[in-house]
Amino acid sequence: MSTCKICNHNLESVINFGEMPISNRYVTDPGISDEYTYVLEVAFCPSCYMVQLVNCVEPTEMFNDEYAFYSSTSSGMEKHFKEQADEIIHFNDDMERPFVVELGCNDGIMLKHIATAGISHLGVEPSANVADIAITNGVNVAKIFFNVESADQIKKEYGAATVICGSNVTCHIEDINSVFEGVSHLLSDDGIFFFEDPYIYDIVSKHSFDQIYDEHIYYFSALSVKNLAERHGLELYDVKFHEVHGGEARYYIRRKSGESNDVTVSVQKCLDKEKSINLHKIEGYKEFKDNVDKVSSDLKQILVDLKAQGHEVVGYGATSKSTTLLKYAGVDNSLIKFISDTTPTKINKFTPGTHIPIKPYEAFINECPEYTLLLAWNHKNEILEKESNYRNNGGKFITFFPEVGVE
Ligand code: DWN
Repeated sequence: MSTCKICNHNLESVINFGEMPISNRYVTDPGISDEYTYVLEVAFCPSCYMVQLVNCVEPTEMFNDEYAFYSSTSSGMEKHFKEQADEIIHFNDDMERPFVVELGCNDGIMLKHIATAGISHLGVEPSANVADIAITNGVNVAKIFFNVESADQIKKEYGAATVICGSNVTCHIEDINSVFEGVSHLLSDDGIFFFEDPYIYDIVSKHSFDQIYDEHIYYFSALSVKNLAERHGLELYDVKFHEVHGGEARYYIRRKSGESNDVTVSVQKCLDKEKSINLHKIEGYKEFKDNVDKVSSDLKQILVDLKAQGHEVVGYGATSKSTTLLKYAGVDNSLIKFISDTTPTKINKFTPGTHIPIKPYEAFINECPEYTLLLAWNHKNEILEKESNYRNNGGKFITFFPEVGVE
């Protein structure tokens, strides 16, 4: 029986996806025989409500100097992080000694604006290749993992932080108790900690199971974050929702003041919304598996049918997410000719597990395929706008959440 990484209570299994490769480890040889795999299983803790992976891959296997994902590959994300930076700058207006710490700053997509504003800051980024880009962007970076020990080091060197934040990083850290303990230690008395990650409410409602992969260890809700914060003398006081990355929630946390257990109106609204679909009980996750299986089999079927009719299909965006989608649905290089991607480090490699060739964007333009599987579905608006000529000329995108369709 597996136990919760936060409170040690017995977990209840939600889905076991079977053997999976590391989502961001693109292979150079499609004939590779010793690809690293682990069992991807997601489970629910009925005590603290956290949805989590049962088995975790060693962090250094995932985050190292060959990390393949660069945040600054989408104009939508550039805009999102500029707005986030503006919010941080505004929050610091009244602070005597503003100091911003970002966990997992990647290539500096957000912190570069804080640096430009002349605010003291530190990006904590263990993946050296992306950290180096952030440094080139004028960002102050420590190439380390964030935990209670590094938080202590940062406080000794820079003082307390008025803002600690992390986007798409908190859910990546297995020892999350250590992160919250570190935050509690590093945060100034009037400071805030906020983080944003894929929202389990969206994942369950949209059936977007591709969010489940090695890097995403936790699938947060206000229910689980409230609990987690309270374990560390902190309180959740606000939640905001963003459409980026397929639907994310941003959780705002501060030091708990006084003994009262009252919750703010916005947090209560969010808890009620989550309880309305039973995310506080295993029952809330029962239909999820059936919905995931339906999307997977429908996706494979449409691709098999298109192939039988003589059509070629390519993919758009070699996302980390698609590693789970393609592998679980059984979609490989016999059904997808190639995937186009704009990230130089992925080009001319092959997708983990399914070994579909990754080609530069120009290959998509030159081949002008009849059908394109929109793997980077979370950037749909940006991509459909960019590819309006393709669609006007008869090109069709295959989408799959909440159900498989062609548009
Ligand atoms: O949490 C995480 C999220 C935030 O980012 C990480 N664990 C890893 C990563 O996940 P992902 O790889 O699923 O993220 P994206 O943003 O969905 O990846 C998009 C991919 O598509 C990139 O490889 C870039 C590519 N792309 C493209 O080729 N053309 C993206 C756009 C917008 C495009 O127009």
